[in-house]
Amino acid sequence: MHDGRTVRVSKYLSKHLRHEPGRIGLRLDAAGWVRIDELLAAAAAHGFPFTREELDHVVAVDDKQRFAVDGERIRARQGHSVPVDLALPPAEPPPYLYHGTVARFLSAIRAEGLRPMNRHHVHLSPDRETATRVGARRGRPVVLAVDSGAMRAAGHVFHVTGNGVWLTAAVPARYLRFR
Ligand code: HQG
Repeated sequence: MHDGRTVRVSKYLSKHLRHEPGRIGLRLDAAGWVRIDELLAAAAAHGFPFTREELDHVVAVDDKQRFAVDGERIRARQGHSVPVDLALPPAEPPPYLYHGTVARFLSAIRAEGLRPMNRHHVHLSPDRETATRVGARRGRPVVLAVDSGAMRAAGHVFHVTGNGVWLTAAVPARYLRFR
């Protein structure tokens, strides 16, 4: 399977497992899972056929391990805009986490902190390098440090996904370091 095809299948999975399952007639369960045979049939019926072997390959090599397969079912590990309850337990964050963004959002972020926007959570990275890559999706990256230790002490709840992305409901501006 060549890289272009892998990326196309991965993007297709992200779109339908996180954002628009209904577009191909799929229904995710409460925790975001869908049967793999139903997904393959729905994709084929909507003009994007791929095989179970291709799906397994994409899940295995995905650069961010975006998908989890459990027997005959699959879900996205995070990043949903449709309502799902990932049932992730609360986790103890490291003292600092990082958020990659771009300059044009900074005045709003200074005023209102980090908000989840279209997703369920604010996504935070464990290191500056990862946050830099996240910010670079939108332009020249700006990395903010988050005082996650102080947030935790103040009662904010964090979760960590199986692929190392940290999630929290929102980050008030006072916990952000802009330089
Ligand atoms: C910004 C990708 C204005 C925030 C990545 C970001 C990540 C605000 C954008 C994952 C704001 C939301 C998530 C505020 C936050 N005012 N702008 N108050 N608060 N923002 O895509 O963190 O490839 O929802 O800085 O690698 O960029 O999809 O979040 O720029 O892990 O697996 O609003 O998505 O992973 O954008 O990215 P997003 P994100 P995947």
